[in-house]
Amino acid sequence: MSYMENHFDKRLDPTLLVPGAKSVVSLLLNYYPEESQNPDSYKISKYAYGTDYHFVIKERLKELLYSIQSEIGDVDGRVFVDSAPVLDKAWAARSGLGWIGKNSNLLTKSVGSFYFIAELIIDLPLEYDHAVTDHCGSCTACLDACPTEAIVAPYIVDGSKCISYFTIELKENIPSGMQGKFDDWVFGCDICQDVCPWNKFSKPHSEPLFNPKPELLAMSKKDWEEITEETFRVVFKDSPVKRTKYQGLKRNIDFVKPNRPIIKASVSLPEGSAPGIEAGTACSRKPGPQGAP
Ligand code: B12
Ligand code: SF4
Ligand code: SF4
Repeated sequence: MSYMENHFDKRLDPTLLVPGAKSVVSLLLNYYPEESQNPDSYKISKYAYGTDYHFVIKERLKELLYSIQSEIGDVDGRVFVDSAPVLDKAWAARSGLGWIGKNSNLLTKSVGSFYFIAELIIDLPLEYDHAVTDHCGSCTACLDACPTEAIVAPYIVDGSKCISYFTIELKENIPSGMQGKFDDWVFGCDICQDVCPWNKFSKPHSEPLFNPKPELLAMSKKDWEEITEETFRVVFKDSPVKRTKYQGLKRNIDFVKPNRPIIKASVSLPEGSAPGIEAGTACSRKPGPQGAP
């Protein structure tokens, strides 16, 4: 994931992104869907059910910046969503929007973690919010459930072991050592969030653009296995799934689909032995050192 090694200075110092920056306004947008996929389906992450969030959020943030400028006057700023030079989770945690959980996602007591994070970096001083406390306690549900052991220690995810990385970012073949571990996930993975007790409090989003196409919800495993490039283009038009491209999605489906050859037994077994929109602000100083909150 070498793309994360770039922009290191900018990640720590927002004034390199917005000269004279005084404040980071962190914002969350809920993407928890009301509907679910067909139970007999390969799975895609809930964040990818609808229109690509980058487009949806960027437009909203630009509107927010314009309204601040028209209310207050000469305010300079830039909007960021999922942009490599900005530490989304660290700023949101510092703004008091939630704490960073043992699964390394930003988490809130009231609405869980199925939220995107975005920022507005502006040269306007504001009254700053403060970090909230960690409520993971002795829970280890996410560590216990991760099928690839990517959560190597509480709060530390080894991205190179994560299903999300393999199914979305990896351009090469998925390592054979991962065979049988993906639990039918073919684009992203929500396991460490689905098992999180705080996500019982997730509420459905109200963004129509995040609603899934009925064709997507109806797809069975067979439909996924037989998907054509044409269907891919229609079902995933403007979707985050386009990131992996048709060939990438096919690779992921081929990797998870049961492919057991039928072996004819040549010996007979003895009888009986058959195998069984909230917002917070933070002062634009660099985030604190790494460590469990
Ligand atoms: C690279 C990346 C990945 C990689 C690696 C993830 C990893 N955990 O290492 C892969 C592809 C695997 C991935 C997967 C996922 N990702 Co991702 N990912 C990113 C991205 C682009 C950069 C994260 C990163 O590595 N930054 C660099 C490191 C150095 O920073 P960091 O992770 O924030 O960690 C620092 C701080 O958190 C700080 N810190 C730690 N604890 C604390 C506490 C306090 C109080 C403070 C102040 C600081 C602090 O120290 C750390 C080191 O400096 C961000 C977007 C962004 N720009 O931040 C999205 C982002 C983290 N991903 C997101 C999502 C949704 C996911 C998935 C759930 C998607 C999916 N369903 O498949 C999974 C979840 C996997 C998991 N359990 O983490 C969301 C998370 C939203 C949330 N509620 O937290 C983000 C923020 C995108 C967004 N804008 O919404 N992701
Ligand atoms: S997203 Fe899936 S593979 Fe990645 S850390 Fe969470 S449970 Fe593990
Ligand atoms: S599953 Fe438990 S340990 Fe993991 S993030 Fe949620 S509360 Fe924290």
